[in-house]
Amino acid sequence: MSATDKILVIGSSGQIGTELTEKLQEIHGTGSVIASDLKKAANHQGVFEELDVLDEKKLGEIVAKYKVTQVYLLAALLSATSEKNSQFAWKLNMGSLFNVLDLAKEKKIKKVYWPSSIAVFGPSTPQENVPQFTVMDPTTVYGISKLAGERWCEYYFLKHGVDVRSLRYPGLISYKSPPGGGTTDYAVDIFYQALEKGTFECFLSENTTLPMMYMPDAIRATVELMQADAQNIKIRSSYNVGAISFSPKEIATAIQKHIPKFSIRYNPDFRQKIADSWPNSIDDSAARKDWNWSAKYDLQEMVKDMLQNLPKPAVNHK
Ligand code: NAD
Ligand code: AKB
Repeated sequence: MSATDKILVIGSSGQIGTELTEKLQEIHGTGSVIASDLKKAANHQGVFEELDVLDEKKLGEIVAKYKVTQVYLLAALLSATSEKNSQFAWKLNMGSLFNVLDLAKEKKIKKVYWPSSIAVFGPSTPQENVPQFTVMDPTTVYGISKLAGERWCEYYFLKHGVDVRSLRYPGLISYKSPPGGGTTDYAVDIFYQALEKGTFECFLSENTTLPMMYMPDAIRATVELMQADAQNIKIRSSYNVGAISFSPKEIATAIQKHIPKFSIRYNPDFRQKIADSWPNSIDDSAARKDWNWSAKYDLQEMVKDMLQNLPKPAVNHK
């Protein structure tokens, strides 16, 4: 990190972008972070540029105007939305990445952050403690785009020396900004419904265990990866990062400790098949070894923090 770093966040109004932008403003100074998205978030403070990342020309103009040195590319269609619009998902998820990697290849920016996902894994991947290097046979459009993206990131590093870094995020849970169309979104919605209605209908079945992570851990992982010495970044495709694994039943039980009357019922939809193709838990020993990664929040702490921070409804269901 240098004092002259100028950071462009693309997709700054989304679930991760909202919190990552705030953290980057804290680190680099508000004036050094340019937030960009199709639309500005209601509570955004600081510099903002309206940008469709597929508009290569405008992207180049913003990079030149602010002398951008680092890009965090967060714009994408997530797993559930991608299944409904597969052609566009491919166009956005791949086109955005090429637009940014090409700027780095042309030395117009110095560093790129691009997130991958546990969606790169598939039915033949080991279910428990998925190793960093393993079988990857994603069966979703989103997963295919993330796996292809990982291969292109590594290719741009090897072939063109692009300093690109990436994490395979698990499902992320947060209270500041809602999730945007993923299979793990139930694990955020459950909190809103528990507080507002005291009951929740889950679109996944009760024992569907998935890797998850609380947003403060995800933001810290992202910043730590980007601040690590380049020589310590041994993996230029994307790092496994693990934190918590739980099923809908387990998170419901954890919520019931705070809201005893809370009830959950299960009505799996098309997202069940997506979840069934993903593993249960992640081995992140490479990230631990290379840049000292370690998650802090377990399920109980995450649930407590979410319930403390979400706005309280008019009716109390406790
Ligand atoms: P999100 O859907 O909440 O936010 C994405 C943002 O990108 C939105 O604000 C959207 O308006 C913006 N966007 C969409 N199309 C755009 C375009 N053409 N130009 C500019 N902006 C555009 O997603 P998120 O959860 O914040 O995810 C960010 C990244 O992290 C994605 O690559 C996603 O695949 C990855 N990821 C997220 C999770 C998770 O659980 N949230 C897990 C794994 C990986
Ligand atoms: C999704 O469910 O699509 C995302 C992800 C795990 O990539 N949360």
